[in-house]
Amino acid sequence: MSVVTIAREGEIAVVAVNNPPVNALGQMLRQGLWDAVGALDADPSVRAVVLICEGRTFIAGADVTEFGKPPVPPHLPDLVDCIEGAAKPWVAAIHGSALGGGFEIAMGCRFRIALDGASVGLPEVGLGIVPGASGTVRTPRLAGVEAAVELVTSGKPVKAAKAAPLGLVDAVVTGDLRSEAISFARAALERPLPPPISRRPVEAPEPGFWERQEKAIWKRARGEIAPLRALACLRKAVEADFSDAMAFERATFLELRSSEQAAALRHVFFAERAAGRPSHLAAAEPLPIRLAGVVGGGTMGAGIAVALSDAGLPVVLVERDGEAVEKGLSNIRNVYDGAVKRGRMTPDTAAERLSRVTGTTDYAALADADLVIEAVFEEIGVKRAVFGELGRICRPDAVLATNTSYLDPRLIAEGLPNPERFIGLHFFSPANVMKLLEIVPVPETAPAVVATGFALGRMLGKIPVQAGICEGFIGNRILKRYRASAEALVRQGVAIDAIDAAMRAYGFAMGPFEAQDLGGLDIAFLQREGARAAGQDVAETLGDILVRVGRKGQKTGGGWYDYAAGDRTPHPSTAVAELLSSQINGKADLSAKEIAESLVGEMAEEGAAILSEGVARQASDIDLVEIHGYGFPRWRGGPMFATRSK
Ligand code: T1G
Ligand code: NAD
Repeated sequence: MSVVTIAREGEIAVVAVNNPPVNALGQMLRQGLWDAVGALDADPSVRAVVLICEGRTFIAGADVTEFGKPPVPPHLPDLVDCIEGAAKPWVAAIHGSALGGGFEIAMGCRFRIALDGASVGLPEVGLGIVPGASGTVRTPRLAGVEAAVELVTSGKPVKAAKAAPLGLVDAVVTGDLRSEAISFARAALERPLPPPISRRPVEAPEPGFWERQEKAIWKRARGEIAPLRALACLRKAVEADFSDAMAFERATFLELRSSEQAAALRHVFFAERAAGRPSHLAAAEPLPIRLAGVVGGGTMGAGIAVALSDAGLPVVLVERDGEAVEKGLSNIRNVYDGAVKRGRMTPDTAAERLSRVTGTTDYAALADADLVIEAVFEEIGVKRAVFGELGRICRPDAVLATNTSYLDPRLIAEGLPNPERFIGLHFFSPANVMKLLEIVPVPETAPAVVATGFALGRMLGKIPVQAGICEGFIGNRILKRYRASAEALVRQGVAIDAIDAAMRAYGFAMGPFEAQDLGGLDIAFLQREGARAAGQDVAETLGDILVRVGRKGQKTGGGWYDYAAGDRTPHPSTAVAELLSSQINGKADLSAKEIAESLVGEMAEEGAAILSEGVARQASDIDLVEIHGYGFPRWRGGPMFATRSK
């Protein structure tokens, strides 16, 4: 099957690309397009060309699977030049996403038209590289420097409706894209053609522009190098001529393509895509989810209800009493009000999504639910009582899930009729924002129910990862090890703020101690106290010492750090130093790099234990948990990838 076919509509040739799943620019496709230019240039009856793609999207970029292999001609920059230099004008007809090399190809065309709802973008920085086929050189010539800097250094695609006023596309159409493109091409032939983008001037930005951008991007990147290198390419595109700028971009692209960060980001790219469709469930058919229920409308229940409603599902929220129902609904309303206030949602959309959620104290309202997620207090008795109700009320084929963080799901499900429908679905706070979803089957859970958990993950736009049963599953177990290891460094005499600074320098938004102060030291303390009360021998932690004197974090004005009233800035605390002085024996002098590598090493060691116990199915799942649930820097690839033997 040829990936490129040519059809004729009179004087217009239609070049159709068909290279599933996303029309990536593998060698065959590059060759097919190259040959098409030659053939159509040689045909005098052709006056213009429409480039269109079959399947779900326009060209989604270079074929990332070819990155590790030696490059084979025709090379993408040459192909873009070839299309731009064609004797007949080409019109790119865009649907789905024109991304990376796909948008560069479109910029080789004389015109770009997009179906309403399509998007264009240069997401290469998300793969640790820069555009490698003129994205940083042609985009400023097409849409101006500011739009180009935003598009390239953020990597975020732009919807057609916004792309048109930016000049990234020439028209936004609805209806049949192919016929719209042919009409557009015919009309264009009646007017003088605009110059090829490579020959268009680029206006220099006002003084100080580059320095301001560099400062902002450096702050945002937190150690990721591609966005800053992309900015350097864009600057070259403005300050040098086209061919010098192209050479600079290409050299940067080739250098970054073989970088550690690019390897890490490719690892995450493919791990994320594999996560949603685990091979061990290929034969299991997910159950339909049309109506969902949530029991408990607190921090997690409200967030889960929002995530379900955002995905279009009607939701029944069950709470203990009328007052708690109102509180639960107002928790949900607050989320939507916040989204409207931040301009992330229109009031109509917010109202519509809120209207999908009904609150009640009556469990009978769950009688026809396909899925019910429990998010009540983290107490075994309370949870078992809830599942006692659900077992009585819900359909025998309804999926019943618990959002427990630490309790053993087997104990929660004990005695539940039809236990094959029970599963752990562990969301992360805020549940409507955090992308991670740990899926925790019990021995009785049916494969179709596990598959339903993964399908729900895809429906909610989450990264679903299957975890086995142990205390804290994958994420909280590694978090426990990470925190204990950080405390061990404190006991060796390493300063609390030095540890946090080291982890921020490594790429985390926050170090372990700052993060605990934000979330509250008492959550883990209560969990340890619960274990001690149950007779387990749990050692006293430094955190426990602080909580016992009322230092629970920002909410009490002090935890590992001191905080001024109304201010979240952490200040090293002499009170803490005194409180913990007897626990510290040593004056370890570690560099930031040594601190970070030691803590990441501890995480990876716990990850290795989790893998060997079968609690995680593959190392990349652990990386996804850490990146999407615990703020591990994506461009490091996760603890398992970052510590892999090279
Ligand atoms: N190369 C190879 N395979 C790709 C691919 C790509 N660019 N994009 C997607 N796939 C595979 C993916 O692994 C999955 O495979 C299947 O397609 C469906 O993907 C010089 C060098 C287009 C928005 O960064 O953002 O161009 O798991 O599940 O949700 O400047 O895919 O089924 O076996 O994601 O509908 C720049 C990456 C490349 C875009 C569709 N392009 N792709 O989303 O499907 S660098 C990108 C996406 C570049 C030039 C440089 C999304 C999508 P499998 P999917 P989707
Ligand atoms: P929360 O205290 O904010 O909310 C719990 C809600 O459950 C309350 O509104 C309460 O009224 C309701 N409730 C209690 N008993 C009930 C009953 N019998 N029927 C109906 N509603 C009842 O707690 P949370 O932080 O939302 O945690 C809920 C669950 O999610 C816990 O198991 C917790 O471990 C887990 N979890 C919490 C987080 C987090 O960061 N907070 C993250 C992941 C998982």
